[in-house]
Amino acid sequence: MIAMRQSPNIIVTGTPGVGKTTHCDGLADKLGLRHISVNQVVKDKGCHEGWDEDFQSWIVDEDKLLDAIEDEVKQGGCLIDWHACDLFPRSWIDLVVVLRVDSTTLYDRLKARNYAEAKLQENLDSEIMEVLLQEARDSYDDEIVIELTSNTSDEMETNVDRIEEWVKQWKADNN
Ligand code: DAT
Repeated sequence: MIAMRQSPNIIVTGTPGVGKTTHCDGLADKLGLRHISVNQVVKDKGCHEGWDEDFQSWIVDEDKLLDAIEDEVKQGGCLIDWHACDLFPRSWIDLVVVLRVDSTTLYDRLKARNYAEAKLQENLDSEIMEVLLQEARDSYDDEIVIELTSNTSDEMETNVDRIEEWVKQWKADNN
């Protein structure tokens, strides 16, 4: 299906700490795409039903969130940065990048963020059990889901280059 946008929409997903924000910043700079930090939108536009103390995160109102980003996403050229991906309509999305990281590296990154032990463990389990990769594969066509490792800055550079090539190809195919 030919999308009506001139630039692709890319979900960058993965367990907290894998490097979504870092990748999106790099990609936004390099490719002129717009970084939509869903966390920020949820907070700024009040797309939630309050704060969950146990999970230390917002209880997201998905309908409000989708309404809040719909106009922007439909223009194309968005990097959607979020630790979930199954809520976005398939017609909005051209590529789903699932970032992965080794447990020891993730542990260090989350520890550096002062995550409480329970939340840290929950996120480590989620990474080990490939929860986000599975969610992406369940929610989108296999051809548009790619898994990339994000342990080192070298890997990050390679990932950004690879996504840049993909975006060029997408534009050549769709414009
Ligand atoms: P996320 O947005 O997925 O929660 P982040 O981009 O904030 O993750 O990254 C968490 C921390 O890890 C941050 O200090 C940057 C670092 N980091 C992320 N990806 C990395 C990589 N590929 N190589 C080295 N450090 C990385």
